[in-house]
Amino acid sequence: MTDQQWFYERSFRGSLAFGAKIKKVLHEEQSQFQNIKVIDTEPVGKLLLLDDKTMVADIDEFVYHEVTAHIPYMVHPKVRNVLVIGGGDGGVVREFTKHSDIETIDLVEIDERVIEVSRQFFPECTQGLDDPRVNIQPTDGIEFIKSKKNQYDIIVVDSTDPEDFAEGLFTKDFYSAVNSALKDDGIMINQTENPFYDEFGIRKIYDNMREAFPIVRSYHAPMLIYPGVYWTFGFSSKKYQPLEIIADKIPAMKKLEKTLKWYNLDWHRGAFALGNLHKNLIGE
Ligand code: AG3
Repeated sequence: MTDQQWFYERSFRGSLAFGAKIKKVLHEEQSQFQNIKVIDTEPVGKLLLLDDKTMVADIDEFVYHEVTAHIPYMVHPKVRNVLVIGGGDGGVVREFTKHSDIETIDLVEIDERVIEVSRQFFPECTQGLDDPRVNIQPTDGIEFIKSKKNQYDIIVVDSTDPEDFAEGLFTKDFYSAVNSALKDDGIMINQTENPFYDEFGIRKIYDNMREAFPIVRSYHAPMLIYPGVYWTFGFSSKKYQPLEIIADKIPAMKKLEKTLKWYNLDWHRGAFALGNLHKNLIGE
């Protein structure tokens, strides 16, 4: 929802808002799937909106993208094939391209226009998309995943909220399909919303993940542009625990860390320490 000077994302049945003063509306269109807007704002810089929900902004895009890529990378001993579902802004893919031992990175985004608009307005996010290891598939992630078996080491589900066409990305059936698409020691990462307002029933999401994976943990990171700022992510795994960081990977990460804006090994270790409200709600 925009007025002349302000953008508001209203959530929690219209009772809560994130607001930012608009400097300029840079882009607006209706794609086949959703309304896509890019605005420039005073406090958070450029901001990408899908159906008036905040997705990516200059101020904190690196937090989300670094913690979803480097956490699973550091606990899987041999990451060769990665899949990102959603994430048309390219941010998660960019982080995976920083690891030279990864061989292929598939990006499955249902709305090609999100990729194109991001290329135009968020080149810092999309810079990894031209890496020769990246293969972009403009298709529905739910259909795509059903045809894949035993193929990926890591799958990141970089979705919007569990509503409309993204709802299917939070179901038991989808998580089992992700499980089958992973190799026998694969890891799934997904965004799991804010537990304080708990607009979408986080317990059910985690229970669905638990039906499909033997190891399910949760971690957190600050996302200034999302409702309530405190944001959670799921770590679902067939074999590896999230705090068992691969010792051989530490020297290279210590080097890479210097160029990252959020992730480091201390953050990795701390992100899984949860407050009681968070633990109780997800049933950990
Ligand atoms: N994915 C969106 C996370 C959920 C945002 N929810 C909201 N604003 N109500 C972000 C894509 C980043 N690559």
